[in-house]
Amino acid sequence: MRKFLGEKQTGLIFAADLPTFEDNARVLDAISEFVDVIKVCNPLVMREGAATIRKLAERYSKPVFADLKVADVPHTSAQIVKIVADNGGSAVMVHGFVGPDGISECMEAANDKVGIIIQLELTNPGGKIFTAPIANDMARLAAEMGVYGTQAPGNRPNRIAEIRGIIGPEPVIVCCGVGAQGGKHSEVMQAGGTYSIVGRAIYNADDPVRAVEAVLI
Ligand code: NUP
Repeated sequence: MRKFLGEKQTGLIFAADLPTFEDNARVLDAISEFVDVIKVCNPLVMREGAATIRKLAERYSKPVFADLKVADVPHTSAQIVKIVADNGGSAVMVHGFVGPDGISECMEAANDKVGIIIQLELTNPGGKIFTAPIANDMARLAAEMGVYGTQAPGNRPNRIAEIRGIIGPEPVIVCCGVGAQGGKHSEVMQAGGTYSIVGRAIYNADDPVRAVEAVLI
């Protein structure tokens, strides 16, 4: 399996969720040396266009993970994956509940240029109601299908450990919910997570560099 997100160093994925490219660049200019991967989500891509993926990748020479939460019928999901690939993205998030046909069409569209990461369990309280009960089944499916990685809730370390047990040592696990949603980077790493995803705890801080250092302790 290719290392779509590169070699792990700090294990930090920065969630570039500020409204514009320039807003995010101001923070990234200060902290990029600590960041392994830059993550973009739907609002930024909708505002700035898919070209913002390549712009970030080139400006910082980092992999960009398109957290677009793909969740449609296979032929539509595949188009989104293709757009990410065509715009220089390194990985894309696909909801596990689309099922095996949806995941396999996304893998075909990715054509080994983009890693498919399967969203399993939402980190918000509501995520416990509908996504948590099916998350382990989706993790099993992800492992069977040989995807590049899965998501896990960084604010529920026991769930990261459980998901790691299901998918085995190879796939990456990206863990959102660190910082503003209560998760801790050290606990994510201990539980078997590969990366912590952190947004607000860094970009809302008065001193983003000190905030990164505090996250990485
Ligand atoms: O379950 C999820 N929870 C979550 O927060 C799946 C995600 N992809 N995210 C994303 O992680 C969310 O969209 C945001 O980009 C980031 C968390 O940001 P913050 O809570 O660190 O500010």
